[in-house]
Amino acid sequence: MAVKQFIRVIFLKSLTQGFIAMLALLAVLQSYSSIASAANSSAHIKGAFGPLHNWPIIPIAMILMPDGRVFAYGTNTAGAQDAKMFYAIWDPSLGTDISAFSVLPNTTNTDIFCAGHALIPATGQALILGGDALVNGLRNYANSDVNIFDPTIDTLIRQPQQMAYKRWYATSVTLPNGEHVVLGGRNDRFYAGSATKPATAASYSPIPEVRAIDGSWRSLPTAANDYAYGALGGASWYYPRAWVNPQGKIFILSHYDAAYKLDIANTGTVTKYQTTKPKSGRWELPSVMYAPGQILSLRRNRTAVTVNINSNGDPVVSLAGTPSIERLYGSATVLADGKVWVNGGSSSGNSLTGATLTSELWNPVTKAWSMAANASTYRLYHSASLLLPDGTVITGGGGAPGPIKQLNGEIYYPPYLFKKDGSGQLAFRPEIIDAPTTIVGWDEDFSVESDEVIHRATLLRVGAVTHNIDAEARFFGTVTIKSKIVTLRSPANANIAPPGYYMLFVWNSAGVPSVARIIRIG
Ligand SMILES: [Cu+2]
Repeated sequence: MAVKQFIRVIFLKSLTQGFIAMLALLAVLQSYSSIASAANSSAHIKGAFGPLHNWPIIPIAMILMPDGRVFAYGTNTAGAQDAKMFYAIWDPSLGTDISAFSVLPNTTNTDIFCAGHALIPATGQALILGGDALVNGLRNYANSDVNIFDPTIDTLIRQPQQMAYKRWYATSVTLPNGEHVVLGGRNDRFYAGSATKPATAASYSPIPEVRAIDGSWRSLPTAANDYAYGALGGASWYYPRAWVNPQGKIFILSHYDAAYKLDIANTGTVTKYQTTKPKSGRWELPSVMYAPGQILSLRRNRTAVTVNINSNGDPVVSLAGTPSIERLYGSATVLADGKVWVNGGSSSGNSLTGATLTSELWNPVTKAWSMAANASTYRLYHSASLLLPDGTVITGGGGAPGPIKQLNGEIYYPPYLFKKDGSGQLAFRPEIIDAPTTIVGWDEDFSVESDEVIHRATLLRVGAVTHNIDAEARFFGTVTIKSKIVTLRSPANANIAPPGYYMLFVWNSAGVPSVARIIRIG
């Protein structure tokens, strides 16, 4: 199927572009053939990893851009934390050779190490909030800078507006109206002082802020809360786990054992849910929204829970099976079929003791866990996993600091990409011939055409991952449909599906997905 697609591209483009496409085709075929040889009879059940490949930086943060490329940042090209780091752009359609990557210098004067991020729905640009700062020669303070990565010119641009508060390790959530709220992060760090350097006290940024479409900011001082996104509640300032709920408010799942609702109206209101008691968690454990209003969260001691935030009342926590090990610093990724793939991590923290190469799959229907393919290297602190438009997952990074400096990535090929006969061969894929190229509204019909009879369609919001959290990821599935041209109904409203970019997959009778088309909902 990949062949068919790329040949099509070659015919459509100029000779030069055709040559580039031919190289891309060769690269992709090469990586596909190594998958096929590496895969085994269980690949259709457990999936399989492609070969380890080099990355020019450690991808601590990865954002899927609307053009299908990955914008990544984290370290310099030596894999070290650096006040003026580089960022990388990877085009997965060109394969995993180093030539598929561009490395560009960050000239903004902002250290974006461990910033917050999200996509801007109206422009398709990436919004990067805060990050690191060097104070008295010491790292891991914070800044209040705002930067935007513009994929049309591959440039990170410093914005004239600052946030009111400095934020290192903040979370940004895209709102139903296209604005963003930013939560948590460190304001200042503890330092005991020395003969030559003054002491500094730890402080955090418990007042959320909202960024308007025009780039201006307003603070929510009456929503200040140390337990929801500040100093307390199990380091709740550390990348708060937050999503827009179906009522249009912000749901915050504490790292510890509580949950909160933030209403951004006026100067903000935050409420602790009285009956929602998720099991004790940690900031090193991942959570992901795997269905509308449904979150899977890994908690302490090999427990997993689902949190249903669909009702108007308190969200409901339910047990969700038992992961094989505790995966501190592991990642959870919702796949194109709605299952969740969990990989990486260590039972002891950012250490090879207890680190695992295993991965596992969680079934949202049965709530059961099953073992999946084994990676070739460890993914610990500062690693990340991101679903790509071809239905694979890039997992990469780790280090700065860590037991291993991981200037590399691996691609995970989920079970749905393989023939079901146990041959370990990749299945033939349906192709999307036609899909919307203009903005699709909410609760609106749109059609998609495939070269095969479509049995299912799924829609996944493009991800933005870092530090075991992807506040953007969302999954939508359809009921059985059997036609080459089908009419689909877009999600009901902007609370369920915030404006932005979504991967549309169609599935054939063999349960194999197409490469996604990225459509815009807004
Ligand atoms: Cu970090």
